[in-house]
Amino acid sequence: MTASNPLSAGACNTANHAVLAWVDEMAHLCLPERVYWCAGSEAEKAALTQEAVARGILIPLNQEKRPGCYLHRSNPNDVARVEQCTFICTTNPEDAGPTNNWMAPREMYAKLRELCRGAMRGRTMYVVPYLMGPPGSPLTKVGIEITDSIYVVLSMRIMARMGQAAYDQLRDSPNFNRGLHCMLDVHPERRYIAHFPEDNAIISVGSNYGGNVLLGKKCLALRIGSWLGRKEGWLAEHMLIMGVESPVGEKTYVAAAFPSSCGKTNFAMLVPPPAFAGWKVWTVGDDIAWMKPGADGRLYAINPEAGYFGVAPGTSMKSNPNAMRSIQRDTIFTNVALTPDGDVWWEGHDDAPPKECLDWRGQKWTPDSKEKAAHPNSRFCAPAVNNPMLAPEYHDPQGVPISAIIFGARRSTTMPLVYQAFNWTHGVHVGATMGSETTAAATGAVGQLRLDPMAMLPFCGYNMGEYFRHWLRIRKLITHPPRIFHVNWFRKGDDGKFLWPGFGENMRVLKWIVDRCRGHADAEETPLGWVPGPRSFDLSGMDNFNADNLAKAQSFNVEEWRNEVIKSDELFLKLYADLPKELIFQRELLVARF
Ligand code: OXD
Ligand code: MN
Repeated sequence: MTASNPLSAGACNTANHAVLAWVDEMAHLCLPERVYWCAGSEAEKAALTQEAVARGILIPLNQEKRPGCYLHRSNPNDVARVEQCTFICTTNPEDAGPTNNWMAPREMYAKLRELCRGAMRGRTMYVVPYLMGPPGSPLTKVGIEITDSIYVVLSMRIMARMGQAAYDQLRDSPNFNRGLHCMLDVHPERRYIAHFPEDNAIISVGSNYGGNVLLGKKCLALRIGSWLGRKEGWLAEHMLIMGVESPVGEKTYVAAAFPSSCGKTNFAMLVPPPAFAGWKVWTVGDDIAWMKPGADGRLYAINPEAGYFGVAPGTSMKSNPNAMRSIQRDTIFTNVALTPDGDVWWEGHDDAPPKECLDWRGQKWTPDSKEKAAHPNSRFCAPAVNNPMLAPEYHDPQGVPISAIIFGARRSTTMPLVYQAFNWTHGVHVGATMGSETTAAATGAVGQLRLDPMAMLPFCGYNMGEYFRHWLRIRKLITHPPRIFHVNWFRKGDDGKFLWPGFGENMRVLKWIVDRCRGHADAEETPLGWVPGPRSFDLSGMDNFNADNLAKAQSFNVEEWRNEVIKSDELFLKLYADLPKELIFQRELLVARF
């Protein structure tokens, strides 16, 4: 857009022709009252926040208790990701594969252009330039999101490196992700989250929920990212990244994939229990890892994000003290409860339920109310730099060398606490056959077992069979492959109680994993893989948990595993045409081992 264009009211801060032309085209399509070019400054944040408050989009919290914190209430029909409205639009349907919704790009563009035509009349179109990744990293990508939601602008400012840095990295290249977001009337019937990987473009309409509209996150960093990763030789994964520091200062970096709302943020911010004095866990990222083979033959990871979009319910000083510290300031809360003193509350908070408060819809709530005070998928959106244990390497453009990859699921049965794959190919099979019980992060039933390969079922931007092949190919590009593990914190006994205490105690599992990577821990061979030997799993200082409890949490039940294989066959049959033969052989080997 040129400065003389009558649609443009904000100061344009780039001379990049491709950016100007695309913004101009979108402005002529959406017909906003004005175009605001975001610069990312503090003054701009203050002005936009003030406007959001004046329009009732943000509610200021108690600024003494929580400086810079605000509450947003979403439309009650718009509280989670909507997988049924999420599309991968490739010329050839096989490129999207059988696990994605597909529509031809031409058809989807036509449909969405119609919906977006004049959709910003009387509204402001914000142009949000952002970087996914540290400036100067070979993995970092530039995105520009056009949105008519001030809540999205303020949230993107937290979740990505927003502002001039993006134009500086882009210079005069046309190579950036084009993301258009129109709220429309926030109606489920007009809700589409459409990805056009062949054009590096995204159009999201009809929603204002984070996972659907903060386009740098799930849309660019995972769906488009995985497509680009296959093309360019790297991996875009739904993984946290942590640095585990031993008492002698040795750091080991671990990446871990868990489905949404299964404890990635808690694990990424783990505080070791007292028996692990001297150990530290540093957070590099809590949701997304981009990993690329390095010149030294190791796999290097960056966190492309700049903030945490975490699930609020269940977050407490007991479950995640570093998250509680991270949300003390400059945080946007969505759909949590508002207490009379202007603070936030949710189920599982340290504070007892307030005698009275406003629930996530803004209605009066008391402990006798039948409904939950906070929506089960209510969120906090907090800057990564608020985390007292943010790893200094988070800023490093080279990323961190990964020694272990963990696949984790929410499983009340079958899956032991921890086991190690025999090798990379076996590990790919372990990840590919991962199943987990569904959570409130996406709309639909909660608690249903579904296959979620590598926690990427909702996020893989191409054919899942090809994705597995890409994982196998990556092995050939690394000479020091990370060891691969599977964990499950959620197994229950016959009494319905969890068999493992979880939270900080997960440090014990982590230490075994780190020790295995460094050749310091023994293991026993089982049909599933390697499990901790009797001397190598540290139970010291645990209350009411001994070797017998561990044996229960680790037990292998052949009947349950038969069902597990039958369940994973469903996915393998669906993907059969594109399934790498290595995975079929791994299935055979597993069955033979029982
Ligand atoms: C998320 C999700 O918000 O996975 O991270 O849904
Ligand atoms: Mn996630």
